[in-house]
Amino acid sequence: KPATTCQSKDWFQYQLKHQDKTTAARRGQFNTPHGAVQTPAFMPVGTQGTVKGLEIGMVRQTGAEMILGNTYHLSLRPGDDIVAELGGLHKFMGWDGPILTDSGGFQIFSLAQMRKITEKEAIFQSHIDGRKIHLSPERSIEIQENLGSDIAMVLDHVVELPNKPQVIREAMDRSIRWAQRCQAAAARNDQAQFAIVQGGLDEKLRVECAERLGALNFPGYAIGGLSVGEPPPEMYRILDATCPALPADKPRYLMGVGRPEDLLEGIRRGVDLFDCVMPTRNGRNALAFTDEGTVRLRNAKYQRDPAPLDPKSVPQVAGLSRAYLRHLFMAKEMLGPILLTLHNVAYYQRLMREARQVIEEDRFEAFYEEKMRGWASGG
Ligand code: PRF
Repeated sequence: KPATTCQSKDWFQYQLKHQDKTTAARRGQFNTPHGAVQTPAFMPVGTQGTVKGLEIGMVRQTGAEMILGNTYHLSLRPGDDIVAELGGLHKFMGWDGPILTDSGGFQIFSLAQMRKITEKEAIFQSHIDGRKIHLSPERSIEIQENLGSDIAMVLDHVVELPNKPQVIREAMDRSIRWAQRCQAAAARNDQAQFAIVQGGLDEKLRVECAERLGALNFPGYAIGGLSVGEPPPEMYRILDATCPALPADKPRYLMGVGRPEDLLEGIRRGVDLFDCVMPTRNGRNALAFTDEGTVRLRNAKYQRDPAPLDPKSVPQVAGLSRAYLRHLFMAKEMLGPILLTLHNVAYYQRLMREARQVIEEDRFEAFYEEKMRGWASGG
């Protein structure tokens, strides 16, 4: 098994460096065997052992400190045993920084066919070849150990929203029992493990879940089951209730979120960590993020536009016209998706760097207002 370099989990050590004076925004840091992570932080998504469209030097260039990998995808293909045989996910993909792996809980919900959840495990059909797969909390941890990630997520039970209160409550209770099984399964390994708060859009359930998981003393806590189609204000309402119920001395990770505005809404409520496919997926689809809002580069209005997409972009993009970037997409050239993915991931990382800076200076509120105004201006 690919071993990380420490023999206990003491290396994690979340440090709250500064609390913003007017919002709940936090500036912090935690450590991993592959380096420290400054928070608030955004993790680009590397589901299949690649941040889609970017070679690893570009990922590093964006300033990303930690990336996300997926239990579900990598266990189906190429197989966690093969990744382990080749030295673990870091070596396999050539990334020597921190990696967090998701547990598979969300992918069972969003990708798997014919799924059945029992107390023991989730049983489902692979979306790749229809094979029947059993994923228990213990197996999810075994897969994440084989991948050799620095931080593992517990296996959770995610349900569709809206849903019956009883279904949401049962999935939440099961998620807590599964979190305890994951914790027990990892008692002797050297991975830090984050628990996941569930409970739908019910504030009472969310607080109960946060407190019960909080008592189990995990190194970090995630908020799951959000950004699954509910209106953004509903998500913010749940964050308002959940963040204060979580331990203040542990990092908080909002899973699968989101747009730049969602990141700032999360940070101002005390979230420290995010991941989302948005910068990579939108980049591949010719949608760019800028301080003036999103730019759809396929739009005919850019056909003869000599202006740069964003003068503050990475060197590979800053000197290029919108007309050229549009041309790449219209001609279906692979450089278009590559450059726009690079731009978007770098844009998200710059946003996080700026957020960290302004929190240290107690200026988060003004920064938030300014960014929101810019994004709403629509270029
Ligand atoms: N659980 C897990 N992974 C996730 C989520 C979740 O609820 C979400 C929800 N937005 C994204 N990724 N395990």
